[in-house]
Amino acid sequence: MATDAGTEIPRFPAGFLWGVSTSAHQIEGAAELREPSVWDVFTAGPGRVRDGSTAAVACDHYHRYTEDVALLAGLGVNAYRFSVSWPRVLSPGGLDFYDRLVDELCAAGVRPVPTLFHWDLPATLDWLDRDTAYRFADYVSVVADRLGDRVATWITLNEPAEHTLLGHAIGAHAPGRRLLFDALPAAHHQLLAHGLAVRALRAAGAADIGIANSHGPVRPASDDPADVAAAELYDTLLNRLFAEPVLLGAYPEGTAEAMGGNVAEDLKVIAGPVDWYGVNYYAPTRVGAPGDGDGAYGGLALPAELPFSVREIEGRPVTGSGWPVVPEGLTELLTGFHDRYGDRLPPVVITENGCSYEGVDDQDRIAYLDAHIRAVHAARAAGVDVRGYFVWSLLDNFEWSEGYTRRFGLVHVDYRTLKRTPKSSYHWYRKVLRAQRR
Ligand code: GBH
Repeated sequence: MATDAGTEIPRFPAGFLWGVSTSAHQIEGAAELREPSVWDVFTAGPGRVRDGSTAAVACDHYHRYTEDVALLAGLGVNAYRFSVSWPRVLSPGGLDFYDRLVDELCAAGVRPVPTLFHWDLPATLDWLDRDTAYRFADYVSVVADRLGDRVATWITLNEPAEHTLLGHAIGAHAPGRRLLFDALPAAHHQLLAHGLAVRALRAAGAADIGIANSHGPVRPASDDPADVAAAELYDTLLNRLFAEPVLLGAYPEGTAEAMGGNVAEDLKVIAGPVDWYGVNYYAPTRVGAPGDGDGAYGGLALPAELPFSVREIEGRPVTGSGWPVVPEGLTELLTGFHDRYGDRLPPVVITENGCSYEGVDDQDRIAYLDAHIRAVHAARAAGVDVRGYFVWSLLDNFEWSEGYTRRFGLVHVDYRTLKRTPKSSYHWYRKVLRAQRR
């Protein structure tokens, strides 16, 4: 695909948020200057991360944030989604870092869009404890009081679905628990934390609040009723269980008991309205009955005891992570949500979309992003009110249990020298953004 493909991308309205995303644990480093998180504990154990690495240094963004904000300014994004590290805020002076970062972003004319939790829970806390939700709200108040004079747009949580599945149900991520369905109370407590955080943010004067949920269309492996039922269950777990409490104030039928029971009062808190709804999209999932799947979920093995199995989507190119490239899945997801939830669905922002590939001349990434931005445009044309699009990620970074072996950045990071090198996709995205401004 030609590098100037982006100049042909159809127009989005003025005011559309064009951004890139990162998260604290994946880029900051300077781990010795903050309290430990569950990820520090998890990665200290053997065999947890593909390359045996940790995020102790990562991209050293903590010390290089001015250089990174200059990269954002050069790119021409009007928004930057980063996350605030709760363990850093707990340590003396930790909040000063975000204060400086937000000042730097404002000076560069880039809207700061902080996520308040992106998986790096303080090591002393546990999402299985209901009390963690209340502690989260206290921490959110502290952050909002300090940054609220310059930050207008907030994201409560990143992907509670993935944090529950990967971290608490199958043990592939921190905190490394393998509770299968007994993990669901950890999801409920995160959702309660979301609701309490929305209240805390509103009390601090915030009026532009969202959540970033992981979503994707789920396709049955065949029309065999067992496959259809397994796909339906999977759709409930990935999509409905996290969208419906927030948008409708209810869990899908038959799931409330597994979430912990007695959730009626909590659901009122969880449904305190958001101003917009964030969607992280990577790929659809093809799901069938248990037993004869390849058992892989984003390259991770799924326990055979689960009542579904993830199957390969055939006939598609795959990214460097092995995930299929299915851009029309994003249009399908967005129009599907629009049909399902009607006017209960607020404006949508794509809070993450991207892919891992090797190399600095990353034509595959350009093709992926080009096709997905067009898919967002198609959803808008079909009536879905999408207000923004954020590429995951600005920088190559610590890809959780994949360590540094998967590169999602528009900017290459040499982990030996920490030198940043903009890739072809960085130059391409800059052209897309410039064409949108004309
Ligand atoms: C996000 O999680 C995270 O928010 C972010 O921190 C992370 O770095 C980024 O994405 C990239 O991974 O095998 O085709 O079925 C994404 C969670 C889970 C989404 C696995 C894709 C499997 C795709 N991902 N999933 S597939």
